[in-house]
Amino acid sequence: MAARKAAGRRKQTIGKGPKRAPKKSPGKKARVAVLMGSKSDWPSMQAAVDVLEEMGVGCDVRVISAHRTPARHSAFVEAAEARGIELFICGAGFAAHLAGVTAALTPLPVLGVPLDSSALDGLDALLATVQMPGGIPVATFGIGKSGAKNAGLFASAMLAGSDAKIRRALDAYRKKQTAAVPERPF
Ligand code: RP5
Repeated sequence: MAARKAAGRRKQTIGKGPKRAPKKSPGKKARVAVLMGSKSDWPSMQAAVDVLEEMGVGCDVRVISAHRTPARHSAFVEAAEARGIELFICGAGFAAHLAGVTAALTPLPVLGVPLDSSALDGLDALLATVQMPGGIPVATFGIGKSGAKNAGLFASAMLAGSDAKIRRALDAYRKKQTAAVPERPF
């Protein structure tokens, strides 16, 4: 009985771990492109995709590296606007150029998420992402998973101005978050 319960519990957690693939959002047109420099960035960048899915925002999720797949990068970014993409979220670690180079290739807004994959725990990626020379802006978020989550929320807020459904979802998210904070710590 106990073994069956444990197996049931294990089954419930399958698909909820950091390697879970995003839902396909069938019929939902991608409005946000979520790019990451490596497959190894997915456990952090999943936080952005989870939020976008919760807000009902369609997204296109890709592994694209400014350093290792430059041709894939420029081809994707240059075709994105015509395909309906309205903004980019880019996560990368080390000498993180993904957000900056994406911003160089498109006038669409680019939200950068520095990731903590290097020996410097993301401080390198933070500086590389945030220190853009004047003229090519990248809106930079905090390091790692919380930065990715906030980038997803920020992207949703940007789209909510002209989309009442997303606005309602954001309001509900805030309400739920507030209700989940206990008044006392014990
Ligand atoms: C960066 O290098 C990626 O964004 C990733 O954070 C980091 C390590 O990549 P892998 O060596 O794990 O592919 O470009």
